[in-house]
Amino acid sequence: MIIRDVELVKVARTPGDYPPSLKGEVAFVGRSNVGKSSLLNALFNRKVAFVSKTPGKTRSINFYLVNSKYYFVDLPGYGYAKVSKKERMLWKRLVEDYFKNRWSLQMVFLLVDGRIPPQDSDFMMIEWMKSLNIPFTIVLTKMDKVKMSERAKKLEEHRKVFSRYGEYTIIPTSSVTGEGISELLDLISTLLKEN
Ligand SMILES: Nc1nc2c(ncn2[C@@H]2O[C@H](COP(=O)(O)OP(=O)(O)O)[C@@H](O)[C@H]2O)c(=O)[nH]1
Ligand SMILES: [Mg+2]
Repeated sequence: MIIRDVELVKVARTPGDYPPSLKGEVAFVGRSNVGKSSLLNALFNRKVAFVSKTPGKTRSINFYLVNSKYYFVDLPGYGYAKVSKKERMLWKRLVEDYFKNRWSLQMVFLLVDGRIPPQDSDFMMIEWMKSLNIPFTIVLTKMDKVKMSERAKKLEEHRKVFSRYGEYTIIPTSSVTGEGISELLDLISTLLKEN
């Protein structure tokens, strides 16, 4: 898939406030600071998503219109400790509505930090998506930070942990080296049936 143009067309802060569905849609979710904005920028090959040093408080669903045809959707991050109960509730309400009502959603890419074992919040996310029948693919981020000597072991550990939930594709990526970016785009392309 060649991304010719990208435009942030909608920032949804309340449930249901989405743009009309298009031909295809994929979404990205993960713990805050997992590298979601960086990955989106790597996929888009330009800086459209905001990358932060400190975990942000993005409480919106951002719709990126790609090639005037598809949506790449940036879901708000989870799992950041310094977030109030009320904020968590708002996050859940927003994402839940999107998962339950967005019929055009084809795949969620669940971003997990490739350097460390998955966290409880990641497992909760997986269980939640499974219970809602949301198809998802696991994307390991920040793989450039994993030593070559530990790489195979780390990948095997992740594969083992996630196999408890079913057979899922796991794609190791790095926004720094560009690892996995073209594979991810190919997969998205297949999903969206674009050649
Ligand atoms: N080494 C490395 N750092 C990364 C990578 N992706 C993101 N980061 C860093 O991780 C931090 C959070 O990134 P960001 O994309 O804002 O994460 P988000 O909160 O999930 O959107 C920033 O300091 C990034 O520079 C990566 O692939 N490799
Ligand atoms: Mg971000």
